[in-house]
Amino acid sequence: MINKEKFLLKSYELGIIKFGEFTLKSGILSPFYVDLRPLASSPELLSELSQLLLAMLKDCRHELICGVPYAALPMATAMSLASKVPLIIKRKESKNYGTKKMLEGIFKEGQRCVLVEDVITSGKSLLETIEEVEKEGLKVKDIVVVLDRQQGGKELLESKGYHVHTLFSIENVIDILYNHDFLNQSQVVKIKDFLKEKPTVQLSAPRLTYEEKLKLQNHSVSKKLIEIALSKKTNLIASLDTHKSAEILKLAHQIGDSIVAVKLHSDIISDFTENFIHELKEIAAAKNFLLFEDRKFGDIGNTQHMQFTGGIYKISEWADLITSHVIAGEESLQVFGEKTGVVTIAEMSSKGTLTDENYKSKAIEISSKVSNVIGCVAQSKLPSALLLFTPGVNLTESGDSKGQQFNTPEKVFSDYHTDFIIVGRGIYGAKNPEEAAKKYKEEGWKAYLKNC
Ligand code: 6AU
Repeated sequence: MINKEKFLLKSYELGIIKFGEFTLKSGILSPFYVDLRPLASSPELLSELSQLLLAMLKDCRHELICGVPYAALPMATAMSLASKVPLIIKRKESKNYGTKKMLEGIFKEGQRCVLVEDVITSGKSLLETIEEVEKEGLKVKDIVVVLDRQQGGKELLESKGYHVHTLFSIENVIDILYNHDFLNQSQVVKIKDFLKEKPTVQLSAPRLTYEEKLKLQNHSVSKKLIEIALSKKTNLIASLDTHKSAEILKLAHQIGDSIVAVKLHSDIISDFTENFIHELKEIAAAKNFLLFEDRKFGDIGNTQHMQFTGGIYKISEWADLITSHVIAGEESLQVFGEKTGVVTIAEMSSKGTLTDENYKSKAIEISSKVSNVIGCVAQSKLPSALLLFTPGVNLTESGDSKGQQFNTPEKVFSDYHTDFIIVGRGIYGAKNPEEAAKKYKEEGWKAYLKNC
């Protein structure tokens, strides 16, 4: 069998590792970049790699092989062909909590499955895969990894009881390349310094980027919201809780460039008309933001349906998003149909709220099941597929005299991994709302980038 070093040198020629300055998904500036996908284009190297990976597993019992999509799929396939151990395929599609099958292939509950990964960094994608494979009743004990970037992923998985067999660590790779004059002394020092100083990424629960979140979305409204966030570099929703429609229109015009959505409480507008909505929609289209009605429905499905479609406000005709409590159960949410994005109230920002841990976890469970729910209002972390909307955000106040409790954008991004901040008085109550919106936009985006 080929030795590891020879294999690495041949693979290096395919461009699987590059040196220079690369901005990683996490925002970290890295002196090297690894991409093992080109290996799949060399049958010879892929076959050699499968032998090397199988050799690490020679003392382990396993009945199935599963690659983490996509880069490890050809590796897992090659291992399966060489060892005659059956392959199963994990889908990459969003965890849709529905009936969608996540594992394809023939397997029985209780079988031991070895996982194959190309590069381990934080261990996040492996943990997600393990969860899904275990959910199907399979047992995961051993994981084979081609390259450990030495950023804490291996340790994280081992702390959870998994055995991670790595073919190379990045330090091995650097040493081999240096010994064969592919790297000079100063490059080696730079890379080793980087490995020493940096880069243990936040492991406990790394937050997803908007790009990653976008891939998990199935609803057109949640996709649109994230797309706007990315294109305008803002995660700000302005809550324009004022009484006069002319004032709302003026504010929407002033702050439209800084936001992803305007949130209304239609029932506090004293002169609400269809024409007001018409004008607001025009501004929304021109400035590229969505309309969010914070109706907080909280009744049986039949009543909610009438409140949503009828009355003065005819919310269903114009709102891109609405809020709803989940107090009346799953079916009460289905009445909103598929076009409008529903944001459920899982946890409130006010002092003494009854939305305790038990309520919140049940609200999240229901929200994860209903297809028109795109996320929740909450003051803590959510499962990654749901969008988190956090109100109670203010840069200068800590609360009001009516029970509201405020946090800063930095706090809600770092502690809750929020996706969208909702700011009311901080903007419409400011002397200069346009400037205030710009400030919240900047602070929100900065906090997002910092906590990615
Ligand atoms: O920044 P504020 O306090 O002036 O405004 C916050 C906005 C208000 C509240 O009705 C709403 O956010 N809100 C919500 C939402 C959005 O559902 C839930 C909650 O728990 N707290 C809260 O303030 O329009």
